[in-house]
Amino acid sequence: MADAGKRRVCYYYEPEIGNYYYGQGNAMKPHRVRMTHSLLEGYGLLHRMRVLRPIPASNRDLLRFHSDDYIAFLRSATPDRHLDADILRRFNMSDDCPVFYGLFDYCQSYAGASVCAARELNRGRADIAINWSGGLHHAKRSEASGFCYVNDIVLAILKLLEVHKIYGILFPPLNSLSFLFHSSFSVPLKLISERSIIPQLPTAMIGRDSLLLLARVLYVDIDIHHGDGVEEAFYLTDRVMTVSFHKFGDYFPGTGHIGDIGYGKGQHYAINVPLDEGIDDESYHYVFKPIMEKVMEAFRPDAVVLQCGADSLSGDRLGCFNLSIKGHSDCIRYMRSFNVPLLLLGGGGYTLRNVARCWCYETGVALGVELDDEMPDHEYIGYFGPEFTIHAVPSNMENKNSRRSLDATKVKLLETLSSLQHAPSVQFHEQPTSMDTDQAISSFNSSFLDIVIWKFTDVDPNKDDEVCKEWESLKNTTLTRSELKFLFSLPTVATFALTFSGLQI
Ligand code: V1D
Ligand code: CA
Repeated sequence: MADAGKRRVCYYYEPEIGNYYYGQGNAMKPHRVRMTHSLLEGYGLLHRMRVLRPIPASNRDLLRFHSDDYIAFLRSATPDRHLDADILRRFNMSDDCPVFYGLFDYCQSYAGASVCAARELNRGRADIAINWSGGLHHAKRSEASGFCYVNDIVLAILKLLEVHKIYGILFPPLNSLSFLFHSSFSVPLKLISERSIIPQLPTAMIGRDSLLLLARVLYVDIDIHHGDGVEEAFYLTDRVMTVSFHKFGDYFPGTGHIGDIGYGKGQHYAINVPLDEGIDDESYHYVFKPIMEKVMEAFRPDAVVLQCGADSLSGDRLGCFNLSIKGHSDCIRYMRSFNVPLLLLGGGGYTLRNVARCWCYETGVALGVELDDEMPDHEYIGYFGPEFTIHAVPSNMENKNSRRSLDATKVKLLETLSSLQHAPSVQFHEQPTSMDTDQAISSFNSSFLDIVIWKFTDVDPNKDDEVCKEWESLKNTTLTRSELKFLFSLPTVATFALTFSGLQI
């Protein structure tokens, strides 16, 4: 399955990233990203890919997921300004997530890199995009958590979801209808959480002679911790499947039970693989490969986001798994072999020399280049003694994952994935069919649709024309089903895009 063929890789690196400092005693060190970069330079890998400096995430980027008040707080917080204890508590700013100098610039930098990387994949300019400073999977809509402040992964996935495919033309021959939308809330949000839910996003919209398919994105998380922030954000949708492999049981953040599978339309689109300490390469891939093979077959994503947290490596300061760099990077090799646009992100990783080894080696895997074990001289060579090799030997710690428990986990998850494969919505992806407008509209599950028409391409608003005026008047309105029906029944329809509930995707 694994293939070493070449891929076009772009790599985002902000030279300032290594200067951000969470403070004394905090395990998260952005310096590890600079160490990785220096090692990449030593191995000559920077010449084999496009090295790009990220554009910092804008307010608009950040507000696609995060709340106004939380972003305003992050923007204004500095360690030397008095900060109200209640506000700090409200946004979960704590020892794990302190207010440090340059905090907001740091957030903009790592989030901007992930958004830029996703955009580059959307434009088809790269097969693989990399941001080792990203992957901060615990951040919630209005809350920091586990060293994570803004969730660059959710923002990148939202960017990847902007891609859509249109099958057929609704009103030929002059005009085509293209639109993006998501429906308004239909599930009681309190059941899940009040904080970080992105509304349900439908998969397809069917018109008389057309089918519009919206992109599906797969998120895979091999950090030792559960990818809770990303899972929660997409818990209600079938457009994003989240798969997290993690230590479960008396371990941060405490979520990620195998029975947590998504809700509503999102049911079966969240997958949790709970593991115990000491897992080695062989045991890990005993579950990783069959599960991911089935996920790829059942979900058929248009893009894959892989969070490569390096705290699942043997000897990590906070972790308790026993993966070698080879074992960890085989996850990247395996996901790469499917030849689907791939976004590689960092994440946890607290034994700095191993983080740099791992992400450098994995950049080589992305490029299809095997690295010499002997490490080249570079700025931080002193960290890598006495071996000065790219690989590190795993420990002889006990593997608490019995074959029996791994089998039980694997069988349960594969069964769920098989049922997904036979579900109507998935067949629907396979076989575009036609429906009449009535059926299409009644397939919306909300009683009214809060539609904002934000783009016209075929309508000139300055033209003194009845149809144009009609279109202009529709801007920023809330349409009922029957009004939507009317819209669809117009003999000529301009190309336009719709947003629902204010979220443009
Ligand atoms: F080891 C530490 C040293 C100093 C300060 C904190 C820690 C530490 C270890 N483990 N913090 C943790 C976890 N926090 C708690 C807190 C106690 N509770 C009230 C919360 O157990 C946080 C672990 C975060 C892991 C982050 C991550 O690796 O998943 C990550 N991924 O992307 C970026 C980071
Ligand atoms: Ca994980």
